[in-house]
Amino acid sequence: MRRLEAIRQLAAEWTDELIVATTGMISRELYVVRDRAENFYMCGSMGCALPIGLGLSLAHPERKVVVLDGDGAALMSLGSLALARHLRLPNLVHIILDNATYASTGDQPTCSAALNFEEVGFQVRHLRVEPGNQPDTPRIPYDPLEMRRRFERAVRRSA
Ligand SMILES: Cc1ncc(C[n+]2csc(CCOP(=O)(O)OP(=O)(O)O)c2C)c(N)n1
Ligand SMILES: [Mg+2]
Repeated sequence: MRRLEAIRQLAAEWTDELIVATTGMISRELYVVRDRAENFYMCGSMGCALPIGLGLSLAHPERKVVVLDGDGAALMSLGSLALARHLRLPNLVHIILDNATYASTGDQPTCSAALNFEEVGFQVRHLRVEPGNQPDTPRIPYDPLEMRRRFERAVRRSA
């Protein structure tokens, strides 16, 4: 399955979940498929979606939090996977879209086949997707501060 289609199917399931989407085309494809104030797009800092999701889940145990990650970003934040397993936060789900490449930067291979993400992290949904990016996917037009404020309002709104 293409990554865009996987994101489309996942996003169709969400109601009031807070989504933290990883850097790169995953965020951009989520923006195309279903932009909403409850989406936080992690601009630039690969590997930071899960640590942000962990903080959010700790601070807001009443909210469901979904981290939408890539395999490359998950590999970059392996310590956070271990922390997630240690904390076992019931309101956090960690989805990893595994295409075995750093697709956003040109499909350089990752070593995702070397480990079992579900055994390292906590409440991991490991989904295999095809490498490559959807052509002509626009950049997310929001100023990062503006997007963060929109997200913070959404976090407070239904708390
Ligand atoms: C710390 C850091 N290293 C590298 C990059 C460049 N970069 C942005 S997205 C990306 C690839 C992400 O790969 P993955 O998480 O597997 O997602 P995919 O694009 O394959 O869906 C890279 C290397 C970055 N933004 N930040
Ligand atoms: Mg990848």
